[in-house]
Amino acid sequence: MSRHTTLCSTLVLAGLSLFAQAAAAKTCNVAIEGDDMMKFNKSQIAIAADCTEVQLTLKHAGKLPVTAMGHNWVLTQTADFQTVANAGMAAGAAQNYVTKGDARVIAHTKLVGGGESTSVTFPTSKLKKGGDYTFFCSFPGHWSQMKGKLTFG
Ligand SMILES: [Cu+2]
Repeated sequence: MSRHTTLCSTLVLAGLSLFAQAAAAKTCNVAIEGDDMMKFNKSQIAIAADCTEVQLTLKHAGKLPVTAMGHNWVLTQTADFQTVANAGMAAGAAQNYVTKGDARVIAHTKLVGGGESTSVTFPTSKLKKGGDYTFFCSFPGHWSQMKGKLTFG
């Protein structure tokens, strides 16, 4: 084997390994619905260990307007959830009831009303495998029953 052939093989192998890394990126889609009864249709979301990114879509399956029965989807560590929910109430509807720049918020959507959908994409590098996460709607009065657990790994 000539030196040239060896160099070419090395380059091909390097290229293949780059391709393998790119192919390992995986966006996992999660769909959840909120309704006019102040409920999510899921209380558990499990993100598989090989997901590198989550695309969460929230659909408001009800008919009530955003001002009366708005819903969003907010993700925090379970330990932060009540504090973040209370702070969000003070942030107001214009901020989607999420405090601007709150580092405890891992991901959140905007508020939607009946018939609307919204989505948010976030990297799973923000999650720890085996961590304890809670998702909830931060519309005032909703988080006590519009909440669930999210797991990764
Ligand atoms: Cu809500």
